Amino acid sequence: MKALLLIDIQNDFIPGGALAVPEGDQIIPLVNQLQQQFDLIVATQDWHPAHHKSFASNHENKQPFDVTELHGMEQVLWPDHCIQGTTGAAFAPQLDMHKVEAIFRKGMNPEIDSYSGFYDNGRLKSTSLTDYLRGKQVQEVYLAGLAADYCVYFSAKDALHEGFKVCFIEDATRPISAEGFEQAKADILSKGGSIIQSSLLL
Ligand code: VGL
Ligand code: ZN
Repeated sequence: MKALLLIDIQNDFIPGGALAVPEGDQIIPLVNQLQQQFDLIVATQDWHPAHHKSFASNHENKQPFDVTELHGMEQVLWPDHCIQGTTGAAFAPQLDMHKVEAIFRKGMNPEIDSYSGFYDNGRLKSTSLTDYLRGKQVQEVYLAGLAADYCVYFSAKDALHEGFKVCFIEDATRPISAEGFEQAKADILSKGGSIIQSSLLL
């Protein structure tokens, strides 16, 4: 069984949002089309409390995109985004949610960021996405969503770590940083994942 994971396709990550990914909205028609090729679709949702420590606003003398350390881990400080219950945290209205069977929220613990849909950044706590997918006999995970160099990348790495076959659908994602995405792709390939185009599925 193969599953399509829709990573963080939320208002704050598309143009007009608090942490907009350039052209992030442009993936949505393609993502909707891709859903027709899958019998299992799962979404993740970045879902932060307002006092989350990944926000620059919760540190003194820090600006968005500064890099700092949080509990021994490197942490990019972000603009406030995806605050629980806000419009920014809602799924993009153009995204077709009819076939999405489950939503895995992440980023609730204010002390640690959580890019991946599987674990927080320290792999201290699981979201149980692995158990959910294994329970549905999933062996292959296809990834789409935002941002290519953060949450999609970290989800792909964790999926490989959990033993799934991983296909990163390149044209169904957009990065925050183009250079960051090049490094992310090289890392996924080196760990045994595939980078594919949607045309392979459609
Ligand atoms: C994301 C930065 C902070 C993402 C989430 O969805 O890629 N990036 N929180
Ligand atoms: Zn976040």
